[in-house]
Amino acid sequence: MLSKEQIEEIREHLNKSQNPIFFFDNDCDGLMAFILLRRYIGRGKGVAIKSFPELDESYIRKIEEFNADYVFILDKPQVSKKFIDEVKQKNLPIVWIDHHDIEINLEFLNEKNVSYYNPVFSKQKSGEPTSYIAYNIAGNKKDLWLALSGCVADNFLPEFLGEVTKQYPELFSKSINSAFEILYETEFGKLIMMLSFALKDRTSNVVSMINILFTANSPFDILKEDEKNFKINKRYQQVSAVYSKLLEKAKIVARSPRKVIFFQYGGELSLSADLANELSYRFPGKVIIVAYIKGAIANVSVRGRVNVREITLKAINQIEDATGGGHEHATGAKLKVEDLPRFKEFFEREVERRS
Ligand SMILES: [Mn+2]
Repeated sequence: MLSKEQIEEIREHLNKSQNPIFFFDNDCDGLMAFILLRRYIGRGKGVAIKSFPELDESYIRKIEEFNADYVFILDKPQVSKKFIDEVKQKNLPIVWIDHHDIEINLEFLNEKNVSYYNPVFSKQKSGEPTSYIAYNIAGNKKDLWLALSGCVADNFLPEFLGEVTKQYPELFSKSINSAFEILYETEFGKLIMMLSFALKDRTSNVVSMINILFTANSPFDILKEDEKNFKINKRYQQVSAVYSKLLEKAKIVARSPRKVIFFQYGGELSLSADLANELSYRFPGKVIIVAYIKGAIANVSVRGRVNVREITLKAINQIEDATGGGHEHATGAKLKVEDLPRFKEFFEREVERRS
């Protein structure tokens, strides 16, 4: 985990900022890191990052639009050099909080305007989610449910779980042994899926969801169906229907005796990370590869108990224009559709060799 001094430093940055902009990774962990920090200082604007793998320079426009005086980057492992350079030219500080295990470009970190925080590089080399770090910065017990949502979405079970189950026993029907057990077996998990699906909605709806989270007092403010959050609920119904169908198809593939399970699909909705997570929970011994195909590009999510990060990095090294990375047991990659078979075969060979 980050040291007390680091946590205090981040607090100071937040307190100094008058009009901060928060760029956060477009998933539940990134979202919650932003929401927790925003609730802590009561000001600032959040922008979900859609560019992959890096936060690219197209987002400079947002800094200008908002006239921000501080730039926070949450849960994003890579940032383009151009983005850093342009922010530097504007004389704005960057506070970058991440938890991905990556080889960071040291050149960035020597920039005077960049403060970089990542528990992977701490003594314990731990990789707590950014929502966990944000909770430690903000420290408001009333917001524990928000922090737990972000942690669970990143497959991390924090030590404060017991406090949340005490606050909302009706949302946890059973004793919990793993993060994904919460996600797939409890009402609290439904809350996380709702937020995850809402993040994939159009921007105006994402903005209204974020506004609800600024002031929500409990999970019930999201789960209950009322006028204020009918869009979140409607979205959940719609995406759930698509998701369930895809999951059923993928499960048929996963039931085969193969060690590496490969599933691809197309359409308008990118659900590869959600599908890969649930398949890894339902089929714990397997390595799961889910590819979302849009045009000539495939966005791939990989999960597995073997070191899938090592294999992912090796694979993309051999494939032209492929990018990606992530955590030891969960990665993402982007590659040309025509290279998918090579990617898949590479995994089959590597998993076979390692078992
Ligand atoms: Mn994360």
